[in-house]
Amino acid sequence: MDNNRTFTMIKPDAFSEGNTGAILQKITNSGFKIVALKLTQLTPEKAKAFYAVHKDKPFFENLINFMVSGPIVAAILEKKNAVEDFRTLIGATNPEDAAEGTIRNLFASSMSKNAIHGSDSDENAAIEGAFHFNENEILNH
Ligand code: IDP
Ligand code: MG
Repeated sequence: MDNNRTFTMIKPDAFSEGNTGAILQKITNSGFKIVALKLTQLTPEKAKAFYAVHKDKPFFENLINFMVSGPIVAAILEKKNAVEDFRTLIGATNPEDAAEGTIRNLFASSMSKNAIHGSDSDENAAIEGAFHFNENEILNH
């Protein structure tokens, strides 16, 4: 995956509150093309593997319990400068700090229930995309 792709998950809070459609619309209206999309639910094993970088943080157990608490929507998105532009679109981790109009500003309720994930580097975008999707589930064009 080059710098034209990023990976996202609409988290259980946003899905259960019925915000999936509005969030996907905001993403596509912002110039991102969906090249893979899946409604799924993480197992504790998958959630722990996905967030392994945070395993020693005090919020790790809370994060895992939250991420397995309901369905998520995983997607691979394509746009020039995808990783950086998508982080701008979702806003800061803490919704209180998220800029006006960002997805976390609009749909997140707390630091843990913050509506959406966005990869933080091209390398992690590739790893995270491959974690959730097989090659034959990703549009190639
Ligand atoms: P990011 O999602 O903005 O990249 P990270 O620092 O990578 O933020 O943290 C991953 C996720 O862990 C966050 O999206 C959030 O759900 C949760 N998290 C991070 N820091 C805290 C915290 O201090 N308290 C509770 N949850 C946190
Ligand atoms: Mg992160």
